[in-house]
Amino acid sequence: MAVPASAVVQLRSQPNPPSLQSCLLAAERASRDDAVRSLSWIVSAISSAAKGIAARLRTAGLDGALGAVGQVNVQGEAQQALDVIANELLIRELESREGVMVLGSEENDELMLIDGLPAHGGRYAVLFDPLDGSSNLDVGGAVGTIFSIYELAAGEETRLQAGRRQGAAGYVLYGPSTVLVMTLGNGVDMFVLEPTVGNFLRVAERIAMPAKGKTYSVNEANLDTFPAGYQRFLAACRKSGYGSRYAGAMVADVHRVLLQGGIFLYPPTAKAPKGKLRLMYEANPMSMILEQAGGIGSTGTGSILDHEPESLHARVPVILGSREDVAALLAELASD
Ligand code: P6P
Repeated sequence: MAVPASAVVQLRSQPNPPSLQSCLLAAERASRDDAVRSLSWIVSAISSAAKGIAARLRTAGLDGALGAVGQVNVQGEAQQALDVIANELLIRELESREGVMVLGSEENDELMLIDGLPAHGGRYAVLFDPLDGSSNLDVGGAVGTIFSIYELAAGEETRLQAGRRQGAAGYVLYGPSTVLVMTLGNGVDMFVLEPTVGNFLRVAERIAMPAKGKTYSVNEANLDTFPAGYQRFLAACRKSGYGSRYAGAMVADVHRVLLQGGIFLYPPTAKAPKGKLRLMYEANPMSMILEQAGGIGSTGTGSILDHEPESLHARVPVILGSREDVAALLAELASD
């Protein structure tokens, strides 16, 4: 059954689309909550870093910034030169913002404590994957930045919290265009970078993802080592005519699911029995986005957002998708 056109998020150009900055200011004016005021200031910092990252990505093939730096990060992954550049741009933008007390990055072993004690307003932790999918860089594939923002109570600076406590989350997809998707906890908005002026302009607001899709996104090379319930679910998808799409970059794959519906999976595998993707700066922010858009984020045994973090770089199995698709998979897993 074809997915009705109305079921896919319709993006349409509009005259004079509002900029990210004006939308953040409107959110501040609409909210009497100091937290929204500070969160928008932090999202603004991330958008500034994202413009710098996008610019470096555009010329990386020309100025020799591609390739690995010969180091391995805390994940045991070869660090790309642009991983380091993106990480430094984000840290520089964020550490200067009032209220930012803690930074956590995929590229840094430990949390970074910042003495950004606010004169007024809240205290915040920002966790991020600066350049998700960076192994795609040398072959011109899509990559992204993922971010997660928590408001901290005094003394909570070094305590990792479950994703349900996030105040804001989002990602930047560096593809044919540079797209920023974010939520402050009141719906999901999408912005596209207008490169000549350098503004992110809103192209969709309060995104509601389709209840069901027609594609699944998973690394099928690992199929034989997935738990049986995943294998049964994927066989049923193929039988009912689902397509398969896998970019090898979580941001690109989840963005497709947000707009078109369907399901993204990184199940437990023999090589990664707890899953490969990191809870704090990949699974949690993406789950907040999808839940705000009417989707579901699950570890297969519970909501991702309720999963208590064991460590900054803890990994979890990831199921992110449309309500009906995720429910069908969870039913299969429950019968294992
Ligand atoms: P695999 C990129 O390295 C990443 O962290 C995610 O962006 C992506 O979804 C996943 O790993 C890809 O992993 O094992 O399929 O190459």
